[in-house]
Amino acid sequence: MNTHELMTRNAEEVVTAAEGEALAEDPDGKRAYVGYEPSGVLHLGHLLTANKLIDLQEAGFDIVVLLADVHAYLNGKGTFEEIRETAKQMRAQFLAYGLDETDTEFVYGSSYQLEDDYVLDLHTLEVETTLNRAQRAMAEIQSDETPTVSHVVYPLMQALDIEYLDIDLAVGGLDQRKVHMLARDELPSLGYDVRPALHTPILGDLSTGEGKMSSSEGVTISMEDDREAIEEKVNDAYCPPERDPEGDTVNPVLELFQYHVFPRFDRVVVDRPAEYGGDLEYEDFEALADDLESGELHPADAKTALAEYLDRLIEPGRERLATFRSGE
Ligand code: IYR
Repeated sequence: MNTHELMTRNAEEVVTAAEGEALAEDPDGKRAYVGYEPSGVLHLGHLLTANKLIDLQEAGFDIVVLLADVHAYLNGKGTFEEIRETAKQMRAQFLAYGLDETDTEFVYGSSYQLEDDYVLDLHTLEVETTLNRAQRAMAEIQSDETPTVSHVVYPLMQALDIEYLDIDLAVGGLDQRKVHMLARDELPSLGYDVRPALHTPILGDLSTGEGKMSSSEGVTISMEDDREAIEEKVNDAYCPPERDPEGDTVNPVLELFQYHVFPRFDRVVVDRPAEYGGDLEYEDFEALADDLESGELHPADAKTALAEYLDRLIEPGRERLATFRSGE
């Protein structure tokens, strides 16, 4: 796979595609980042963008993970002390998941977002940006129903992060798209360059295949889950034989194979008793999806394999979490 393919595989879009192509020509020393509001336990939502960071790391980018403590505070996620503590746990879980420690820079938002220059630039952006635009940017990020002033400050800070962390490529789920567009439109008014953004898809809910998988509503798999819990959740997942079911639903089992399993394993083996045809082996997602669609691969066997591979991905982070909880 060439650099551009590695950079864009499983991504929904790069804004702009041409800027992305230019970056892929020479990624060495270029900085790509994702910001996360700290939460003590990583779940599949976090890990989707983490997979992209691992791809980018392999493609030669330097990786920056922003532990967005101030953003979490602005978004009503707890007291500042609580947020700082969970950020530490989050860092350990990311490393256990497979980000390379020597090549990944972890930055706390509060380490630079409270400094004079940043705050003054923030106020300039507040003057330049309409309330309406800032609120629209937050539509898919805001955690509380009622918007507060902090919710309109939030996206302006996220835009500034791109400049202050000296980022060449901003990465995030599609839910971050409007913030990145705001950044593209507004950073030049401060004399800063526009930088490209890469967006990963939002996966469908595990049990219904509708809407989006999230930890706040519905079911996700997190580093808190043991093997048994993972098996249970995957067993209950919606898995029609079709790759693309009718209407707005997706096949979440296939999505998990595509976005979580195949990017991290060279091949997937589905164990099957000899009487049912013996083991199946897949080197790419398409082959597995074709077999599910044709009936060669039974949904129950696909689920057993999915649970097994997700468990392997989660195990190291689960152990780190347990160490934290035992107070080490
Ligand atoms: N808005 C993100 C968190 C976040 C991301 C970036 I990239 C920042 O620079 C700051 C915050 C979220 O929804 O989790």
